[in-house]
Amino acid sequence: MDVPSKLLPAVDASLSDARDPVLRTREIQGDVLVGLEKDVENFLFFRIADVPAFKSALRRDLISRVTTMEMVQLREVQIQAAKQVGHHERLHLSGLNIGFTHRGLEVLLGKGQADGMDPSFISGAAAAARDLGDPVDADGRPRWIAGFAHDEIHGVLLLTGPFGGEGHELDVIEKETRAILDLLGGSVQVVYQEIGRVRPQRGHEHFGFLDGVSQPGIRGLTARQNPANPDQGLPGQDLLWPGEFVFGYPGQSPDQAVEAPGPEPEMPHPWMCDGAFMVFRRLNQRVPEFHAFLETQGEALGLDPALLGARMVGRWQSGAPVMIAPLQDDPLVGEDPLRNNDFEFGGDAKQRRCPYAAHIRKTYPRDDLEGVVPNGEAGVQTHRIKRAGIPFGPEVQEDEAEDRATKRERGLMFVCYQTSITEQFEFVQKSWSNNTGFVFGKTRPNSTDPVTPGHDPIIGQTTDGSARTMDEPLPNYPTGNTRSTLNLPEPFIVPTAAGYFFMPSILALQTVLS
Ligand code: N7H
Repeated sequence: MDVPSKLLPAVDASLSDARDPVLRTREIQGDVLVGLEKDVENFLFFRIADVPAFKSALRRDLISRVTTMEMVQLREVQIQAAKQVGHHERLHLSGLNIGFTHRGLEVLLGKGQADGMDPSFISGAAAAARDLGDPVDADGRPRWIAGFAHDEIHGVLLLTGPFGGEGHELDVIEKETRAILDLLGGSVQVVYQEIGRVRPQRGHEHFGFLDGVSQPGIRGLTARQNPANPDQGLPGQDLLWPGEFVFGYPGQSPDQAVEAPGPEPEMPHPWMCDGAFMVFRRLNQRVPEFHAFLETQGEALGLDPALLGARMVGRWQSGAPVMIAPLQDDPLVGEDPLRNNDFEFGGDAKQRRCPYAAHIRKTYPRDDLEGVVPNGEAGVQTHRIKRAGIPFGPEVQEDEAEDRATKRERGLMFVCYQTSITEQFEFVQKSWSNNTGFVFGKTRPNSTDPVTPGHDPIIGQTTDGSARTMDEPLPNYPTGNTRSTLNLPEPFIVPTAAGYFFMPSILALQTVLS
């Protein structure tokens, strides 16, 4: 997300912490912790057809083109400097990152040489589909684009740009893709490729909500901008140990305070150092159906459709959190990084401001488990993800809006980084978003009856075809006591492809992998 720089205070150097680890920014790929600058992004999924030829092309031509975290950070400085002297055009900043599936690693390293890694990574995305609630056939195969459903993929190339100027990004990215494929010669077969692109409403995903607002802060990377709390980046953004997202650094500890360094995540192979797991999910969004639902259900419940949408997500389309703006949007809060993330959920014990099942409360419950389980917030911080997705597909066309029906595929190329797919992405999807009982330990006003919050109405899925519901779409803010249930007869998001990748360090690419 572009943060309006006028809204950010100068960073106070006295807020640094001597314990912060020094990140090896020349080793870590650029998309992992910071994120490649993206107006467009081509996701190129490939199979390695000729191993020696692939390795030699990788060594000779590709590794030097991989965009590191250091390069992304330098570019950010460049962008700020250009803005300060009045250049507001998009700079040409093409990016390249590369990752491998477990099968891909075995092709490069030899059978058994990538054993002991995260079990979900080893078994792959297709094997997890049924458990995550993705639509599957009778034989358990996900109903995805063929190459993904049949686990044919060995690796992914992420090609990104702004390419300077507007309007010709697609031509340039196609040209850059051809150039990379030329370098790889016949050593790979493309299984699938697709270009994601920011929407004309910049920063907003297809349902219309501002995305990329809340990301975990990372010690050693994120500047401390909250004088009131030296363990936060922006106000409300807790700083986490980088081992949650990249191997070779301390991570979080579920048993100690959030601020305390935990153990480094287990790394069965030294070449995993400075690498990270990437989860890719191609999620179709049924946009006209989503908006039609907000209107009809809003009317049925006597709720403004925008408020119903905000209660389902936990934020208004502007990005303003319902915890801060419970009844009416506040776009000034939405666009202000000093305020749009500065909240917790614990004080909202009766979901008057934000439903327990709202997308952002399910996927990052903040302090919601304090007092419910021992060390509740520290535990939550061991299940965070660093998101880096981009929308795909065209804007909703007139015929679709008129008929309130999707006729062209669109959605989100969801990407997130972590050091445990099992404990981070899959945990969030399965144990939180899909789990009707989560967040647990809550009661209703004037009652000790436990609440079943229901599904995350955005991404929650069922594994048995049962109906989805969300508790309390009606805000009882400030003091009401009306019971309501939102029935969610059809999904608004349909997974159509997925893959689990390992994004190695530059050193691993230069040595064992090539
Ligand atoms: Fe979600 N949406 O537009 O409704 N997401 N998400 N997400 N999401 C977030 O804080 C959305 C998906 C998370 O730190 C916002 O950036 C859509 C998956 C997490 O407070 C919005 C799709 C998973 C957060 C959306 C989708 C997550 C988050 C608020 C699919 C993981 C941060 C803006 C098409 C399993 C929570 C923001 C926090 C925020 C939407 C997918 C997780 C608007 C449309 C698959 C951790």
